[in-house]
Amino acid sequence: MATPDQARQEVSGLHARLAEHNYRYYVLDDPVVPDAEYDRLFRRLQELEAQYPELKTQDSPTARVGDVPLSGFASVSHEVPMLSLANAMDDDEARSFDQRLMQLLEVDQIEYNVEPKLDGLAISILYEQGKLVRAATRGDGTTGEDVTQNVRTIASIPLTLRGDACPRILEVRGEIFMPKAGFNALNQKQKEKGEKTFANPRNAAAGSLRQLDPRITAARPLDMFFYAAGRVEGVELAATQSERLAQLRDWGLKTCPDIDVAMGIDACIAYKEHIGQRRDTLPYDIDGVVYKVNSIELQQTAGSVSRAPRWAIAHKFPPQEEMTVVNAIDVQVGRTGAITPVARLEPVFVGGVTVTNATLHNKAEIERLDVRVGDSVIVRRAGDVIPEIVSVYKQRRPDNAAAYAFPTHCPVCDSEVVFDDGGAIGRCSGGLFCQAQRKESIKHFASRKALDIEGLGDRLVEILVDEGLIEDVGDLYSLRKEQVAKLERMADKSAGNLIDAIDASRETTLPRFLFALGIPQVGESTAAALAQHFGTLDRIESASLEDLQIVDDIGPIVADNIHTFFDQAHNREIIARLVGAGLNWPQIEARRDDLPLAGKIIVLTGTLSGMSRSNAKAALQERGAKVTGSVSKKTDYLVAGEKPGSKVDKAEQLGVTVLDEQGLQTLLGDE
Ligand code: 5U1
Repeated sequence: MATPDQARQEVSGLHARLAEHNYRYYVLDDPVVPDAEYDRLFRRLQELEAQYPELKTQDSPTARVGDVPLSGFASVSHEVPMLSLANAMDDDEARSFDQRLMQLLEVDQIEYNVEPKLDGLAISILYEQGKLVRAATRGDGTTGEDVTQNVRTIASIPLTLRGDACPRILEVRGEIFMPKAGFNALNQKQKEKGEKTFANPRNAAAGSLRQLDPRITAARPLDMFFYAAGRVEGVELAATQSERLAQLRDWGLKTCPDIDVAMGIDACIAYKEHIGQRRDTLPYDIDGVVYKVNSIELQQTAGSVSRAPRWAIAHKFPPQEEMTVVNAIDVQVGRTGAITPVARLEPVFVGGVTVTNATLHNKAEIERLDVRVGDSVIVRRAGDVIPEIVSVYKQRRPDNAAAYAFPTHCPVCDSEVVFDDGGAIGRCSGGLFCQAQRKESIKHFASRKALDIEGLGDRLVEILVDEGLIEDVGDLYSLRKEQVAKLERMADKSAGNLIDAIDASRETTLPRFLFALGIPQVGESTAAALAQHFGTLDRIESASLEDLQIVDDIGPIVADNIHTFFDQAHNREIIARLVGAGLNWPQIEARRDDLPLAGKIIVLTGTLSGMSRSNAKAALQERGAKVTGSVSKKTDYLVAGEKPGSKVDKAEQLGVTVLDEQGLQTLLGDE
């Protein structure tokens, strides 16, 4: 336990830090620490104030929440203060809350109204004679900011209440939030415009609502769920929270569809688990659930303590964002040479697991964040998504932290790093010369959808390459059992099994083999299309860029990747070794050269009156023709229907025969 002097000092430090965080969170909408860090500081202050009540001052952050409103918005006093909720960080704390309440209320079971806790902004809206007259943020609970103009722009908030039985005065509270889909679309748009993106839906909602120009708010996808009434005149409110929510709905106010009623704390915890499982698929962001005593009479008996009702609690999920320190920034080289920077982190428990690495995606992302070794950062891990850094807490940056210099040479093979046009993505130019790319390409070659070599997992590939037993996929088929058996954690039997699995993979299919080669952007379906179109590996290897583009779904970029791959001597050499080692596949059914339109390349354009374009395409293909999307020198015929567009001009320039519908029928042999 801290001595009184230590406690005094610590309390004063906590006041300053919490005041700063409150200002950033409530006033600037630009928090620099995750909620979990804020909650920890807040709880520590509460703990010290409980130990030393003389240290609890009127201006303590525990006595009020929030801070002064921005000068741009008028102040609004809440006649009925806007309360905040106490938190339960785990099931035990939730059970203690229930125990305390049962004692206080002298009952042996409590019925709760249970609600998702939205991660948005608390708002109070005043309706007079059924008309929306004012909307205010929560602010410090007694004084908020007037955001009426902006709130009026949110489509789901009624400007007039429904029905004849609505109250003369209704002050109603709830949460404004940005649905996840709207948030993703907004961030995408912001990126495209080169403007600042938002770290999460809550920040986006806050930033959108606190705009001095309501037209900006109007363009943002905001929504609101209502959950409580403040001041009410001219109507009797129902006797339970759940019935009150039904009343709000009757007046046209939107409530969360996932609210329920639970009898006793076990049912509340079961509800929390259930909502927790659905969390990733809910259309809105939540950070926990709220349990509220359902009976209003019991709520009144329980009453409130300074800032929170005794009859409600927020049962929080483990935080998805946490603060930690970047110990190093490394780069990983992928199969196609893409260089991905990775932040090595001081281990931190977030989203239910200990996280030690976070992806930094690419060079552009490092520059956007300006993340440096030594920085304190907010790391986010939501669901099964790879952890990522959301923002950097620059105030804590060590003086000597240098800007990160993206490597100009591959850290594995020292080949030059080349960048895409925008300079965002760096790629090692070493190809299969690069050991990292070789390892990744072997892992890919052995993977399930490629040659499916059982037992040849990622770790074993690393060992085989590190031990110098293989350099590339071509070496796999000359591996011997005795060599493998000598490796760490390999017994005679497992070595034998591996060699058998490698042997078995010699019998494959052409699509699998093509996919296994790891040609950039050639996935399973492109590999299958290539095999089907050309029939043999030889034909694919010698296909021109134009030949390749005839294949369905292969455009100029993928065609270029395929062409370049087969153009490189070391790739051809590896393929020759694989074939020499006995890799084989069944013959693909030969092209039907006897069909009337075999080998003909035809383009369709404009509207056909006699049949749909897809029927025409199918009919031509049945007769052996290739139907492609664009006119080139290789095109044999352009079939032009009504309103054909520019393809006719191009065909004429290139000397390609243009046919009308009559000509098509003749081609099909139907006339
Ligand atoms: N779902 C929900 N969130 N939330 C936040 N209900 C709820 N109730 C609150 C707050 C601050 O306050 C009540 C005490 C009205």
